[in-house]
Amino acid sequence: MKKEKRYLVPGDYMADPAVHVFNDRLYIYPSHDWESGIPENDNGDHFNMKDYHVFSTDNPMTGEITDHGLVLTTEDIPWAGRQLWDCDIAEKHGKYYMYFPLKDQNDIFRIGVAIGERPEGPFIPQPDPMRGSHSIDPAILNDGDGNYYMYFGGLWGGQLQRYRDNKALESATFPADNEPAIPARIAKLSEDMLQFAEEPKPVVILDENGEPLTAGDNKRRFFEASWIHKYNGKYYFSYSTGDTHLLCYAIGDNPYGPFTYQGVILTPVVGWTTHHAIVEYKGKWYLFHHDSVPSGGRTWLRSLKVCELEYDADGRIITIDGLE
Ligand code: FUB
Repeated sequence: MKKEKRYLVPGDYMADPAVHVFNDRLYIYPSHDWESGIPENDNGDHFNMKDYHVFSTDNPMTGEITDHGLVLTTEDIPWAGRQLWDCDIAEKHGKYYMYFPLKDQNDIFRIGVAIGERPEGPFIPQPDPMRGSHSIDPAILNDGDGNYYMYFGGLWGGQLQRYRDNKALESATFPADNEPAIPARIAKLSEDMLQFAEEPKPVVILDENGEPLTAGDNKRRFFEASWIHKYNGKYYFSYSTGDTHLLCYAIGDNPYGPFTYQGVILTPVVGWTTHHAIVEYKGKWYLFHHDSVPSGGRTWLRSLKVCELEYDADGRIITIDGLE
């Protein structure tokens, strides 16, 4: 069956959606792509974003999409170098905490926090990045029991290969193909939501035999774009495989995992990157993602898209065709 899909912001290039329900309304927090003029490379220099907008709606498939305007720019962030990539947000006690990756003035990705009084912002950044933060693509789990967790990390331009066990290496290294893949990281957040409450830990993804996915298994191993949601009491960790352009997922029993690989959520889209959010709203599940169809395949100019997402009776996500 052909899935109905919708471009959400046809007038501008937005990517990397994080999506949450606040006060019964759906809020979308994308990266804001623009023409950087920088040639495409494996370091991602062509993704030179510098600000965020927030969007909201009461019906993602047919409703009006409200643009709440500029809510944070690199000019507001005291430690900014360049590249404001994928963000996420969490609400606690009526305040909204936006987590964003940004290169500092030494071109090292760190993760910053900005605070808003409303889900639509604006967001006021803290003066410094989070202590011990590195790499990109923060995704926040509000576990509903007072605990909040951040998943983060990304390979290649996301710099995760420059670290092992949260310590910087002399130089970036990738494991051999038969060694365990470099995992995403997870850390519980502090009570005030501004720091890690613990050393970030590996998000281990196991294969069907209970073995960690290997670095050479690049159609299944983690690359970037973490997302986490709960379904029927299980934790669904989803992510992009990067150079094989798939959105995949793995299921665990608790926020830390381990997670067991399950399958593909979205087959490759037009464009190099693929990135998503999964959210339930008014009794339906949705997949938000991006592709580069409207820009004619320019991988750095991506457009936000949405469609419904379905599970089978066993809780498996039914694969969606990225080219539909
Ligand atoms: O948008 C820049 C980067 O591309 C994101 O941080 C990655 O997840 C990928 O979508």
